[in-house]
Amino acid sequence: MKHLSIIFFVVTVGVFCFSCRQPVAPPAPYGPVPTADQLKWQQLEYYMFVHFGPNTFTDLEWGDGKEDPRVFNPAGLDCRQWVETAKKAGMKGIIITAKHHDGFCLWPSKYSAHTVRESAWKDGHGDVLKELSEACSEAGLKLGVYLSPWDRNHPAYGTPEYNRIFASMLTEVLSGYGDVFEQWFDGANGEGENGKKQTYDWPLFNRTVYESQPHAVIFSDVGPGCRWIGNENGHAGETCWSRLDTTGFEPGKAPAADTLSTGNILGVAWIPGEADVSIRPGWFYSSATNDKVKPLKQLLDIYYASVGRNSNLLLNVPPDRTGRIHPNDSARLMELRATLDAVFATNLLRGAKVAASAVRGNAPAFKAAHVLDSDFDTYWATDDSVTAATLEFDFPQEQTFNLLLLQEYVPLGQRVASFNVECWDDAAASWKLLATATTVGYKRILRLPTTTTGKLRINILHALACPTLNTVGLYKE
Ligand code: FUL
Repeated sequence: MKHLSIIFFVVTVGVFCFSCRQPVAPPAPYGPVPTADQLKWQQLEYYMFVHFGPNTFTDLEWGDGKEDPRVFNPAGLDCRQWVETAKKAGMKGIIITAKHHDGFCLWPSKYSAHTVRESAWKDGHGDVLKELSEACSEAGLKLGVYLSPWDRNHPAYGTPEYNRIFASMLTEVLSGYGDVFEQWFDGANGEGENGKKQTYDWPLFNRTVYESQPHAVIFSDVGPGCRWIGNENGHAGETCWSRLDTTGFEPGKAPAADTLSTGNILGVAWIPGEADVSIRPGWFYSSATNDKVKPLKQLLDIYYASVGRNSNLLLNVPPDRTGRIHPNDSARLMELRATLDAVFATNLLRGAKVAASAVRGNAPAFKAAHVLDSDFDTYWATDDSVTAATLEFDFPQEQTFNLLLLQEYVPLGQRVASFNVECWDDAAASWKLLATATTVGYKRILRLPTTTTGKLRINILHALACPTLNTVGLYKE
């Protein structure tokens, strides 16, 4: 008997010690999560849209496809200047209108008779995609392409044959110019030159993209890679889920605009938002808009309403008739960059003490301090049963700020549904509410009233599953 209890004791102690050494398991993914390509795409945050083509020379927004291709003649085309401008602006890539609704191809497509080959530019020997892809790869910028399925020029548009032709055009572009990070699909579906509309074969188009570019993120109203944000003002919803329900929808037959802006809280697919907006009133260049480039204040509002609301920002900067970005646009881009660089240069939380109301398994692997290291892959988390929790920051000395930046560790899904921010009010000896908000996602930036305080508290009021935050930043605009 004595022998047995000794064995029992040894086994119990052994099991106990073994379990002590077990690391605390990370939270299981919650709901749909980004693919590796979608995560890399989200981390790009900000890139350039380029609308360029015959419309640049005709002052039109939608050419009807009957334009003489010889109007296209950007005699001083300088894709390196676009790339340099984008790079200095802090943009990570360029998405170009390889084919807009007028059907004109910026590359000499075998499948069209309305291309750079028929233009006056370089006597028909030019290729804008070649020049841009080379300039991008020299400078380490990503290349994306917009190809409109709506084609107001192509004689086959409106027949089943056109879908195969469009797929062949996609293959030409996507296999001939190196890596493409994003395929941009417009859902527009108007009449062609013969008055007929096309029934688009979206499964064929998407399949074709992945055949040549398996890592590309496909944009459309409803993804599958990323979604339109529902407006052309560059504003995501204040609530913005990266999740969307797409059953019964397709590009051009999209969910309501406000659904696209906010996503679906329990949406079954991971389809994060992309906010597209032009720096000028139109998408294409016109000398009439040279003095209508958006002011810095408006661009900052756009930045905080897109990147600051869990959405990527695709800012259109249309080159002029010489084929260069106009100085008014580039000057504004540089002002924006300089302002953002100055604002985000120093995290005012650096040096603060941080404490959490709960830490997953009380394990250092999930401690609150991970929100202040600069490592994307380390995060603060709570136990699975804890879906409301507080992070408190104690500053070595008072700080003055008006921007709060939060990031969720989205590889495990989007979780936070509501939170608020409070500061310590010394005079009243109590906490004072600064703001209440809903989603966080990959990145959330909240503008706050300018506040001076020694202590700050972020209360996660409701998360769909235990919160996982990897970054908190505090800044002064
Ligand atoms: C829209 C198009 O109709 C506009 O011309 C522009 O290209 C915009 C980005 O997408 O649907």
